[in-house]
Amino acid sequence: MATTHKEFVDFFPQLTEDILSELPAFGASPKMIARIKEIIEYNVPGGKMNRGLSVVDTVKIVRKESELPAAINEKAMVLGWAVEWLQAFFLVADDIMDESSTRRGQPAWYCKPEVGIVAINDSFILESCIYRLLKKYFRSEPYYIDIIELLHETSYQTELGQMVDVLTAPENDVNLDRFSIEKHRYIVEYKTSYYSFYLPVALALLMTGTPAESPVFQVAKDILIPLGVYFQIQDDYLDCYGNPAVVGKVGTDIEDNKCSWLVVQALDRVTPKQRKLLNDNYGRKTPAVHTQRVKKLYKELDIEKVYKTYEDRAIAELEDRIDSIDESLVPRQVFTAFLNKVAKRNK
Ligand code: DMA
Ligand code: MG
Ligand code: MG
Ligand code: MG
Repeated sequence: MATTHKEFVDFFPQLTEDILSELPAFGASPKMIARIKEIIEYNVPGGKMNRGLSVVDTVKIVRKESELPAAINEKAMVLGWAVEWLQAFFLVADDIMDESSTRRGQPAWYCKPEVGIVAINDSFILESCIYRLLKKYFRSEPYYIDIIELLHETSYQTELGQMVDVLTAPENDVNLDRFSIEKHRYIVEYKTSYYSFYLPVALALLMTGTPAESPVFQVAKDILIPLGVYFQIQDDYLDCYGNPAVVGKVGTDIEDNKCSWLVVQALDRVTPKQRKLLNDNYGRKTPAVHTQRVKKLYKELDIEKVYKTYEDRAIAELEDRIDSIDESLVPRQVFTAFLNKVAKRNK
């Protein structure tokens, strides 16, 4: 049932070519075109592609077809890549804001010597590509405006989440009182759940003819938002405990003073003395001994175990929620397929 990774990846050059071939009409020189090619090829492919592949998988499940008619398959892949393009746009900007040096096993785009701060504008270009592609492939569809509105709304939600994420983590201003489970929940729901989980399924539903006002969208949201929260808690966990060679990025949450799930859990369990240690060492970029002390405290508090317990409960709760779905509205498999892709991941 799962779309072959290969078919999806093989379709990507066609979309890149779609973007490049219309650039002369925008007055672009060969140098500009070559640069935009590099922006796209460096940043869009190379991830796990769970989000993009989920669009195609959901279309198959909803249509109850293990193989889609060619024209439908192509449209589903365009929407899948639109989600991957949106992700690239957010990640290029996220790495600048988080001062992260690696992404998907290579230097973050802004860290390349020939790039630097123009990466901000490059992220905008990646965003614009989405709407060029949608115009080309969906302009005459009755649901065109619905997918455009969905992408705009989802981008806004992600930007709100990113705003709170960054503002809750000011440099050189550690204040542990700023962190709470409620604050964490807002950040992860907005910065991650909507674009990573709700968006792929909602696009697939619109593409398969679900009217924008259908109650199915709320049913999907009620599962996919908590699923995305679990996914971002995994991301917070892997930031500290993941193997960078496997995850493809080196964690920066402790140094960056982030309202990570790990620090929120630690705060729930510290003695006043441990809280002081956390206060004196969290959110310090250098020297590295500060971060090491925070990690040692996490060990004392056995935060890894706290995470494992949370993870088992989160999966069980999501399975219960999925079981309670009315299958006459939407097949449960839409959600089990997505849950299976992320449960207990290590990258
Ligand atoms: C990422 O949050 C959210 C978006 C919208 C890119 P993050 O900074 O924890 O992500 P990562 O760990 O991949 O840098
Ligand atoms: Mg980041
Ligand atoms: Mg971030
Ligand atoms: Mg992270």
